[in-house]
Amino acid sequence: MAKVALVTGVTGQDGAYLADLLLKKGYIVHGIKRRSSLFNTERIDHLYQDPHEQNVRFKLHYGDLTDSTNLIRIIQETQPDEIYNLAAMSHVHVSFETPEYTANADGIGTLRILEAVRLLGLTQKSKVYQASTSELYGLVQEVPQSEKTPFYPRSPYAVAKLYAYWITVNYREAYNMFAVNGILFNHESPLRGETFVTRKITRGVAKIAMGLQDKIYLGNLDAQRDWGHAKDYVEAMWLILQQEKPEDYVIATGVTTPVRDFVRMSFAEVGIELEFKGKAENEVGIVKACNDPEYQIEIGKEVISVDIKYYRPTEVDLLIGDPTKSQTQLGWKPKYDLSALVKEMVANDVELFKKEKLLQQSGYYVRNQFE
Ligand code: NDP
Ligand code: GDR
Repeated sequence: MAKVALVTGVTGQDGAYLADLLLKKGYIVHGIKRRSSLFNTERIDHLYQDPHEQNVRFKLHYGDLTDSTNLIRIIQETQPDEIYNLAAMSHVHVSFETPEYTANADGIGTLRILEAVRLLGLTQKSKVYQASTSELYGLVQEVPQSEKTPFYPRSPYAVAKLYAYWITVNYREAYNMFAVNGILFNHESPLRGETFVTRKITRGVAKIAMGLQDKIYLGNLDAQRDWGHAKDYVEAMWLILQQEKPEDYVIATGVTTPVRDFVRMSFAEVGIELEFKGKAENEVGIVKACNDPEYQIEIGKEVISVDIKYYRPTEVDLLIGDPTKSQTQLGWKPKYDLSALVKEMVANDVELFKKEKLLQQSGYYVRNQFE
């Protein structure tokens, strides 16, 4: 019998990679998507199976983490062996603008899933994976951060995820459920949302190289993150649910990099060498050399400026994960390092904007996008 998985947040970056992985492993995959006034399934369109056909293994259900009746009904109908709770308002900066909604979806949403499993008598059948985050560590207490490092959340998002973390631990201990946290450090990919810093940079670099944009405005360039590839990280999620004992795991590369260096590495992919001048909010990035004849960009052009509107009221300065437990107990090892990740992301965005440039040159309207 094929195993049944339910993935919340299936239309997001991780949901798309995880659904793909689970389908390849032979699972029947149910995904929860939100109703939206525009199509929101772009990341999973390649996995689509016509529901009118026989033996469909990928099915979508409308739902929302703020609606417990909806979650109870979907879990009852699908009777999942594994639930991956990936749905969340996942943007740290936006959570300062929408703190109450974030608490509801990211914090109480997790409780709704766990409680649905309990109410339906599925505590010994349905394993629950909770998408916990390195944002829990927040204000630096120690580095590298491991499963034993104390938490100090620094945003409404992280505080909501702290509740979700502990309610998952509590349901495991109170009801003997297989309910676990993956404490994942930042992971990126060509499918990353456009307003997270890495994708904002790689898109900006591609557009600047193509002459479609002049400059990228960024916030804190000193922040340091432990960046991995989402494809590697969804493997870890699956491994965590295949263990005999339910335990929480840190998933990270163990290497940290400042945002400024991510910018440098991304520009280097299109042959542009940058130098940074000035400090903090007056810092700028200037083209020092352009070594790729395909891209005509003038030396001395200012392509990066800091705009303090992207600063957060409270920042997480430094994240470096200690992946020892996941490496030894799960046997997990990432295939991508940061340079391979940057290469793939920039190449993807260059392709994307080559198409956009062709459209523009043919007289078609190219839309602006809000950040
Ligand atoms: P994304 O923002 O790409 O995807 C989030 C998903 O959640 C989308 O499918 C979104 O739907 C859905 N969603 C948002 N709010 C609701 C809601 N109220 N009800 C139902 N669905 C909702 O995030 P990622 O894929 O990057 O991350 C997946 C999870 O992992 C998130 O919980 C995130 O907080 C967590 N995480 C991510 C890390 C990372 O570096 N990527 C690191 C650590 C944790 P829609 O498409 O309609 O917006
Ligand atoms: P993060 O990711 O907050 O770590 O959360 P993000 O890419 O948004 O920020 C990383 C760092 O870059 C700095 N930064 C900017 N960030 C954005 N978005 N835009 C900018 O212009 C900019 N300039 C500098 C930020 O201040 C920050 O320090 C991600 C999300 O996926 C969460 O859901 C997840 O839990 C954590 O990673 C682990």
